[in-house]
Amino acid sequence: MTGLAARLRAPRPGRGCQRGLWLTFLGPYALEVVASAASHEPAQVGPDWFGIDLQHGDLEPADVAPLLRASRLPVLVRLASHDPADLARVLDSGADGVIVPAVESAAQARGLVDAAYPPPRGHRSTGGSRAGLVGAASLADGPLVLPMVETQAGLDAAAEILDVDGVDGVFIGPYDLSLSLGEPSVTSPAVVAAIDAVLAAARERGRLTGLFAGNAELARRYRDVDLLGVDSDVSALRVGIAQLFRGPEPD
Ligand code: 3PY
Ligand code: MG
Repeated sequence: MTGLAARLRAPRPGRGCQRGLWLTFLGPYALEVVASAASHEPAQVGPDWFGIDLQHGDLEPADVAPLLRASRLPVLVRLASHDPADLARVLDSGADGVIVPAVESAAQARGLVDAAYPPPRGHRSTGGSRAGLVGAASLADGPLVLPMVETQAGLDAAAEILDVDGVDGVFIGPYDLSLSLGEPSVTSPAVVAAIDAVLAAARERGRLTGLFAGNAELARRYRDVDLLGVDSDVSALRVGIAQLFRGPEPD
């Protein structure tokens, strides 16, 4: 399937953000269940993209390709590190792009673009890969490269990170950001102001904005970002279990 990376890049005037489900443990069959649940509901009820989280949770790099095979949606992979070899392997699996934790300088952001693109733009090696076999969208369109801003140093460098050629935008991690700023909550005024400043810097430059919400309040507050990680598979299961078993009291 082609055009998935392009779908995430496309502006959607008046149609709101593209909402993602963060995957930390689900397998391929579960992705098919998600798709079938969405197809039983009115349009727009399911996720627009999946985020596979290799930094936290239970998934390993070897889980990426089977998940991609089962997904009919664009897939972004959140890496565990800045390692260029790991980044290239994930793109070789056929992912549409990468989200990279705690980027804190333009030099680090340039390193990610360098790892994501073959010459002349970068130094990604070419070889037999699933991405080539299935004609992955990211090969045609170029993979999405989304550095995360989630530390004080990242905040200080946000403008220069966004100015790096090949960086598609910024993905904000409110939870690490609040820790880094020494704030008790993701809704503390200092955290909200910091997030707003990064979002404004991205929008000024015509770059994508993304953020992981992880709760309903944040999902509402940041509903205007381009790529909203609404919540995780763990939360989806918790909410579903609570709803199923809330039911009437037994007689
Ligand atoms: C954060 O909030 O720190 C994140 O990385 C969200 O995934
Ligand atoms: Mg984080």
